[in-house]
Amino acid sequence: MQSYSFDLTGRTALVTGSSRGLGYAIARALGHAGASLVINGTNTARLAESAEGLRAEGLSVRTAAFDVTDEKSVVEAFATLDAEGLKVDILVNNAGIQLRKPMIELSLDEWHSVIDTNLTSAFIVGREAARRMIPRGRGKIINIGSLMSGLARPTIAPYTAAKGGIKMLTQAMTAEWAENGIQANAIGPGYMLTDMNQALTSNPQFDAWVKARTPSRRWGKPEELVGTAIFLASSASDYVNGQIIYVDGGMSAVI
Ligand code: GCO
Repeated sequence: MQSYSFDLTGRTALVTGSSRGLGYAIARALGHAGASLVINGTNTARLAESAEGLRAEGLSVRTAAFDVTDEKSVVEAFATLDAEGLKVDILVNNAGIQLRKPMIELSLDEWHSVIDTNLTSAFIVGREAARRMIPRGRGKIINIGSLMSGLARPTIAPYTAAKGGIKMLTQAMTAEWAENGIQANAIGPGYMLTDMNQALTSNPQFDAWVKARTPSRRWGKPEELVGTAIFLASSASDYVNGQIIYVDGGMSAVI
């Protein structure tokens, strides 16, 4: 007898940084799997436009414009959702930035900016979500890590440190919250065709390196991540906890 389902009907999913890129693709897929969506960003015009596009596909969408690095802004955003009776069942900590520069040229402000956006935000938003999931005895937290959660390359030190931290924060969330019915897992995207990687895909040498280094011999597409997100958001993953699933064409599996 099937005891699991990939159906997210009746669940509400908050996806941070979801007005475009991977976050938008993940939110859209969770919506088509049945979830009601809360999409997030700081650019209210872009957020409204993205919400309209998702609603045009018949999805239930609410926008929540808050800065994931600002604790007060996050606390207020959750209080607003509480007041509207919106319970976040699924949290996807996706918000992130990239900054490519040799470490010896990096300023402390630049370091903090990447760490705050890519790692600390997952703690701040995750903590607010867990404070509400724990009493309900149920919740799904999906942290977006990276191939760089386990591997490094030159010029992206703060991103790499943050994404390595995302892997271990996911395990820390499991250590503290699994007993309360919360499953916290991570997804590690490989080299995907996203706006953030535009500078890389348009660089012939880097493009050739990715294709040679990746067993699948190609860049990934954002829509190739969403099945893993649906799995981790659904009851099909109720006994999966503290894991990172690399969606990277095999790059992390080979030298
Ligand atoms: C880089 C890229 C990577 C990608 C890749 C791994 O500069 O190497 O930005 O870090 O983000 O998708 O997640």
